Formats: sequence, structure tokens, C-alpha cells
Amino acid sequence: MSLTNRQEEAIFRTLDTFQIELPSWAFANTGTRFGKFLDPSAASNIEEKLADAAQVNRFTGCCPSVAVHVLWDFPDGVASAAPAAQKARDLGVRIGSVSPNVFQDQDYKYGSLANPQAAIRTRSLDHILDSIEMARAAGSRDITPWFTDGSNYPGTANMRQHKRWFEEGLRAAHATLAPDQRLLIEYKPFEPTFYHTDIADWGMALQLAKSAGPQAKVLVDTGHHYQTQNIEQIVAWLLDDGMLGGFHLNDRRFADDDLTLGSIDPYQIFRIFHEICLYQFETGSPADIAFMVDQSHNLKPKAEEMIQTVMRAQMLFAKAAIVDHATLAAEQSKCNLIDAEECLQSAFQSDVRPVIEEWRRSKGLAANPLAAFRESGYLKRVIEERAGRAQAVSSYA
Ligand code: PSV
Ligand code: MN
Repeated sequence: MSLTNRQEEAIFRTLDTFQIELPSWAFANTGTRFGKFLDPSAASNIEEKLADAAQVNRFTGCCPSVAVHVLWDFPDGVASAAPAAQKARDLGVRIGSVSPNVFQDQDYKYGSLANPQAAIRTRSLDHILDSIEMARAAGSRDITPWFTDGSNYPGTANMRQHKRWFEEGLRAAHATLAPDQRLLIEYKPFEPTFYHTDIADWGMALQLAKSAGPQAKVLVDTGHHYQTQNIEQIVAWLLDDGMLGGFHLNDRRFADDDLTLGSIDPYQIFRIFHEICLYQFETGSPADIAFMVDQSHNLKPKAEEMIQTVMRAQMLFAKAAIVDHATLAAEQSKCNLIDAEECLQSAFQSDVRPVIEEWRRSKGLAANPLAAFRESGYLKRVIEERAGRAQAVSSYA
């Protein structure tokens, strides 16, 4: 069944404002704990990552910002931020969210903000404060810390004490935010800790965000939930409380698998997007949410994968945008369960791709960004440029 004019207009309006942030780390070589397969096109520094991200933006037209990880992308700390921001601007993109890294250094073996040693708690806080300054220097709004603190064995940590240390640390970080900056608190149930994780779920993240201050919100990484968890309900609750700061989008099958968005359960992502579109319909105002991708692929070609992800995100968001909210509400109020469900399903099952292609053409973009990217020859060029370096790396890896 073809779409109505109203649905087509809804898709155009939605795509005009739907922007997706790309993670710098998606363009670098990555792997599993069992090893790393090198990709000859992989970026090895922030300049190359920005250049690759700029290509994704060039062909999709909806990825104007790039999330960075301080340790991996700003090796000289605060001094790295302004030059990276300039480089991004030169390429037609900008630096997006800034992720502190308080989990990789040996000092963090027993935690960061909740480390039993006061000196390491201070070091972690200092790093987060530096990250806030880097974000300011790079002109970016969101600071997105993710913490690995927790414990592997019962009896080895005082969970209440850890909670209080987190409250203290996040309050101190919040106190240094500029008025337009936000602190987005991410949660994850396990890994790398396997008995208890300090910020294990959305309830803990929400409580910590509320105690930190008004510019702290919750970050929902779609891969950071137990199997079968109803993520859209979490999203609905956070939206209703004005506490949803953003997403790290990806898909998962077993745990935090970092799989391509919608590759395993596209209906789940659609249902999440539906909650956002419904909220916007009911409140009449756009939700201030950062849509960030958090995926890194060790097998797929990186830039192509990001284009695939972005196209998938647009498709699922467009489907959510054409749900007939008035009919849905009417069927729900009459307890017409079958008709209410069919109303949602019919949007999910609609083929929105021709309208998205039309939208792309109207913006001067290629109807198929993946095909256009492939035809551009960019990949071949960077493979040649980066080939020598990849071989050098593999010879000692
Ligand atoms: C951790 O699994 C995570 O989701 C955090 O957001 C990190 O910043 C990101 O992945 C990259 O390791
Ligand atoms: Mn994440």
C-alpha cells in the first residue's frame, strides 16, 4: 500500500531534523578480546577518523557531528581539542559528545570515581573535569562518561559506599559545566565487572543524574540491557520526566555486541523511535535528544557500515513518524487491542524507502548513499594511502 500525502510530509519533516552522531571509534581498527582483524581502510588518528566521518555525512547528509573518546582522540588532552574542532570544521562536520576515559589506565584497576583510594578518585574526577574543558574548547555540548566501576566477587566492595562516591564525584563534575553543557550518564548491567556494576541500570543512572544536577540526563545505550528488557518503556519514562539525554544506538543479540542497528531486532528500534515520535506528537515540541551511534565493527568495512547504519536509522525513524497517533489513541481508549496493534504494525510494515529516496534527492543527495559512496572511489584512495601503515601495524601485532 502506498503512503498518503500526510505520511510523506511527516517523513520529510522528520528527516529534516533527524541527525545522527557518528562515533570516531567506528572508523578505527577494533576487535574482540580474542584478537583484531586489521582493515586496510581503518583510520588511525583523529584526522583520519574525522575525514571518514565527513564522507559518511557527505553521502547521507544527516551526520554533522562526531563523538570522540578523550584518550583515543585527544592524546594531548585539552591542547588537542581546539585543533580537532578546527579540522572537523574544515571537513564540514563538528566535534560532538566527548567521552572521558577512566577505565583503561592501570590506575583504574579497582575503579575510578568509586576507587577505594582517594588519590585515584581525585585523578578520575580531574580527568572528567578536563574532559568538560575539552568539550568546551571543541564547542561541544555533551560529556558522556561511562564507568566500569564495580566488583567481580561478592564481599569485595561496599556497594552503598560506591554509590555515595559516585554521587559526590558526579555532583563535583556537574558543578563545572557551562550553562549549555550536559552530563549524560550511561549505564550498563555488566562487563567488565561481573558481580556488581555501580551504574548498572537506568534507575541508578536516573538517580545519579538527578542528584548531580539539572544538566545531568540519562544516556540509553540500546545494547546495555538484559535480554527481553522493554527498552521503549524505559525511554517512555525518561521522556516523561525530561531525563532522556540521548542514545548510543546499536543492536545486540547476546550482550553488548555492538551489532549494526536493526540487524537483529528492527522492531525493537522502531518501538523506541515510536515512543519519541509519540511524545513529540502529544507535547507538540521536539524532544532534545542526542542520537549517537555506538558501534565498532571488526569484520565489516567501517565507513560503509556507518552509512548502512545511518540509512537503517533513517528508515526506522521514518516508519515511526508515520504511525497514525490519533487512530492509535482512539483504539487504545476503546481497548480495541487488535486494531491498536495493527495500527502500530502497519507503520512498521510500510515501505518508506521510496519517500526517503525522494527526500534525499530534494536535498541534492544520492538516492542510495551506500552505492554513491562506493562509486566515489574514496575507499580505494584511503586504502592506498593507509596501506603501508596497516602492514607495519600487522607485522608486530
Ligand atoms: C561501553 O560498552 C560503551 O558503550 C561506552 O559508551 C563506551 O564509551 C563505548 O562503548 C566505547 O567503548
Ligand atoms: Mn555506549
